[in-house]
Amino acid sequence: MKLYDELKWRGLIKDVTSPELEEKLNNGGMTFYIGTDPTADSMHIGHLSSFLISKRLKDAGHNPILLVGGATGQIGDPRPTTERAMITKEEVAHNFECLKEQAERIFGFEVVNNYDWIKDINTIDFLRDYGKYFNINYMLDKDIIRRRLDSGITFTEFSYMILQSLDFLHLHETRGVNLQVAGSDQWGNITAGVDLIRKKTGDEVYAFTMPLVTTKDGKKFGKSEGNALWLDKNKTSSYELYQYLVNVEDEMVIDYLKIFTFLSKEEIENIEREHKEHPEERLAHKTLAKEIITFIHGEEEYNKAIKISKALFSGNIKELNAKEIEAGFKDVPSFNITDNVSLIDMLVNNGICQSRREAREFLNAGSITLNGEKVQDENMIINKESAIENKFVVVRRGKKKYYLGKFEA
Ligand code: 383
Repeated sequence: MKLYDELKWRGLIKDVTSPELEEKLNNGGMTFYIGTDPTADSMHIGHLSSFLISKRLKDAGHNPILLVGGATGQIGDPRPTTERAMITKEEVAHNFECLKEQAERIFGFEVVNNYDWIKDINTIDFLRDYGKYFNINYMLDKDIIRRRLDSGITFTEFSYMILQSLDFLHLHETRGVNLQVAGSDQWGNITAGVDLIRKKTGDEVYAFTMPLVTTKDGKKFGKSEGNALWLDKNKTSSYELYQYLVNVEDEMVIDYLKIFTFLSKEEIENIEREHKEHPEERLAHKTLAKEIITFIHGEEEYNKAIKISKALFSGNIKELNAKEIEAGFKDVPSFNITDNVSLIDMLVNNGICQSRREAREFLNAGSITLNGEKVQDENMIINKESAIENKFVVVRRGKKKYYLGKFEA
């Protein structure tokens, strides 16, 4: 399949600046860039879908450049709703280093920083060399700006599109970049760049956007209880990522395989067939989790996620080490344990049971386990030696209710 058709089939093309792009993409040999701003110290799954395109284009014979916006990150790309809070320059610099390291590690492509060329442009030159090419009416007509006119927008954020446009121009002139790709929220910024380049150099450059990845009811994909799914495994463990991915909506999972994996059309169609015939096997979901986690964190992390999931499913908590316990039980209620507390006190004082009588009833019925083992002794004392790595006691009440007890270091 030709690249353009493949991107279409995967649902990765929303808008293109020109119908010529189809042939250009199919022919290979373009130099393209995609950018991100260092507004946080990690990318999240929303960035992944867009950045994966860089590998798809590279595999089809185009040359990738990744940009992390050390300059634009200090300005703030206007969101449709409200002005962004300013973040300190130190924070931007720190985030920049984190994102650069992350982008290089995951994608293995060159990362450039727009601070390198924007920092030396002085105000007069900025207004003469770039500002003069931006008609205010043109800027006001951009969707994002229009949506901000009622709530208000500062000159700082209003000017953002000029900076992103001059990046495109700079990379075009110095590196031969003739294509910018991005998510659909970037359409205004990237077309502003295409227009600037045409006006300033007469050259025709190209851009296309990808649709935003959503859930069935149109919500942003990859938010778990309001939090982003981060690509940094210290912020979102591979186990958490695994849990999110194996539980995506059945109706959407095939779309996600197209968007997030490098499996071929044939492979995905086979999985789709299998998924329809034996939905209970969850092959499509498991494949999605495997492909994404292996791509961003490597096979070892994927195996870890599987190991934690299996241990939690079977109740064999003892198979897990302290780090795995922490990852697996991040979201359950947790409490501190004082050494040599009685089991009953621990259950009652931490709200696992409502009263001593109830605690006894649960124990007698065999519904309490500590680190996967059933406990029934009403007089049991809890000490460090019985904890996993002298630290964790996983309490389960009934079939599903988990609590995590921690000995303080
Ligand atoms: C800055 C300077 C450039 C080119 C791009 C930029 C960043 C751009 C932006 N991108 C988003 C971000 O940083 O704000 N102005 O979070 C996101 N991208 C990609 C994709 C996406 C966009 O990094 O749609 C999701 O991930 O384009 O929201 O010269």
